[in-house]
Amino acid sequence: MRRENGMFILGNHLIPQGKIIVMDTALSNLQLEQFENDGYLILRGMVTPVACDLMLSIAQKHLQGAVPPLEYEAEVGYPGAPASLEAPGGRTVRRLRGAYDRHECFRVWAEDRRLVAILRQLFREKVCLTQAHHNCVMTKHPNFGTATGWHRDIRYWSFAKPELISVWLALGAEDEANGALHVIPASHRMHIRREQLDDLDFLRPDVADNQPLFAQGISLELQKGDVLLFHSGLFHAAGRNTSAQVKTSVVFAYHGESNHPLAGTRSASAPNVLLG
Ligand SMILES: O=C(O)CCC(=O)C(=O)O
Repeated sequence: MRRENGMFILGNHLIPQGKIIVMDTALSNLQLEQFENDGYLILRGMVTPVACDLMLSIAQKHLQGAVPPLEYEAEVGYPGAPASLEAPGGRTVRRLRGAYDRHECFRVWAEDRRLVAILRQLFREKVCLTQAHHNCVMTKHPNFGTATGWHRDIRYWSFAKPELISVWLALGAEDEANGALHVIPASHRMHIRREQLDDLDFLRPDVADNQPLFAQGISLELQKGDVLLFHSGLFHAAGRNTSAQVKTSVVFAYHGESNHPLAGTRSASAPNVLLG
């Protein structure tokens, strides 16, 4: 975000400085330990309501205009999803993809210098944004938005080391009613046997050894502007949206500069952005 003549410039929008809290944050040792031990960390109120509202308004416009690239619930195909794009609810959007190139307001957030500094502390090296994964506005719609089973983001990602961080920004309140994320603390370091997972690498609900894991799951309530950082090995899940409003979050994924995507994989299919 740039500053000029007493105004912040966020994309093409001028925002009076007084409305934005500029925090020069660094994680405390306790926060670093929490992330290391639990595999996630919540930074409350990191993004101002003004910036969230701007991102939300752009996301809503792009949803209304079905601005590509989009991913539909019907394509994700989770249980309860519309059977095809032509079925009732078939055009329910799951993700506005390509957020980094979609609008400057998302790019400004992805490159936020406070966020990059925090990620640099966690990676202990320079930080890259991957455009191949997440890089989206994640939506969860009432009615046709589906639940997501327990999974690790790393399952389909191919990097030299399985050490990436997903950054989830809530553009509005996220709670049990609208499908908040659930996590299993410390599961990023747990060894999981192949038989505990189904063909899509979700934890199988019918396996006895998974029951103690499910019992450790907690729901993470977020408010507008809260940022959740979570390790790519952390098991997480989310419910359906039983509220009347679409839940909207911006999600990017990052890795350390030395942690390269493996050649020929989907992870190497889009350029990284070195952020410093
Ligand atoms: O909102 C959800 O259903 C969870 C999304 C998620 O965890 C993912 O896409 O990796």
